[in-house]
Amino acid sequence: MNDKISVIGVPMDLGADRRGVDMGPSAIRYAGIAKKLERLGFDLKDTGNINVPQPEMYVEAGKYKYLEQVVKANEQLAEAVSKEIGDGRFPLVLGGDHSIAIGTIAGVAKHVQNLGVIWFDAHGDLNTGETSPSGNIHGMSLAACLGYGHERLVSLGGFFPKLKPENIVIIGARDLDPGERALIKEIGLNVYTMHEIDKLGMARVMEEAIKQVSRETDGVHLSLDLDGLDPHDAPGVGTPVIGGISYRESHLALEILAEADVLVSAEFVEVNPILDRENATAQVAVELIGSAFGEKLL
Ligand code: 6HN
Ligand code: MN
Ligand code: MN
Ligand code: MN
Repeated sequence: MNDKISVIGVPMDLGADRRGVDMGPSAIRYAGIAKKLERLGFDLKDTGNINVPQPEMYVEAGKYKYLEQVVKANEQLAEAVSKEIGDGRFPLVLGGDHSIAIGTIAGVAKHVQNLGVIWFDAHGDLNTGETSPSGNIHGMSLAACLGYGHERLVSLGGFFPKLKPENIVIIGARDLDPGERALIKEIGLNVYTMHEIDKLGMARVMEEAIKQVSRETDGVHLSLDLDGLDPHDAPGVGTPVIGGISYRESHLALEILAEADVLVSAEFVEVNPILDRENATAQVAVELIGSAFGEKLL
């Protein structure tokens, strides 16, 4: 694993059309991400935050809310991520809503020919403007990386598609819209829903998932939406769905991922301090980051 990490904050809430998630990067910093990673021996650099405009500056509606602003911020993010990788560092992106995966993945995929992705989420984020129930771009980011949806999102960073379906797994899904289910079937995406996690256990799910995403790839990106966890353990998220991954299961998942030593980049998204209980969800994020970067209990 790369021992140099660069933190990039993205105070984005335009993709969720909900205030609060823009404070996620601050909350995760406040919860002690720097101390955690420095204790683990990493050379840590905080590059600050990407500039994201305030939603109050715009009147918004329609199929792709805040499209222009989401695209602009994601273009900056893609450049920042690409720069850190170019400098030999591991980009660790803090959200912000999940629309930022488009920029993160654009920046990483510029350097990594065949990128594998572990998408940890209660949702599929596989909508397009046509299938979205909300018009919120955070529910469309994985689709965009696969080449589906608005041209501005799909071609962000100047190339598309960024990902191939066979190099992706979704883990933790339990709230998929009809159009998302149809796309999953159409392209044969491998989804470990809560059903498979309950049946097989998280250890087996992770072993299979890692095998798949690292088989024919040159590196793996972790895109972790905190709403993949059960809202009991991670209450500070905008779109909570009961029946999720437990605190321990999520740690186990990331410990197994750390052992596999396949990650080239990671992002932790959707922490919403306004909806949280005493910064508990940001603290969970920091704990999970510890596990993903090799922290052990003994
Ligand atoms: N997220 N499927 C819903 C939508 O509006 O498209 C929820 C999306 C949530 C997105 O949590 O990253
Ligand atoms: Mn998500
Ligand atoms: Mn989600
Ligand atoms: Mn831990």
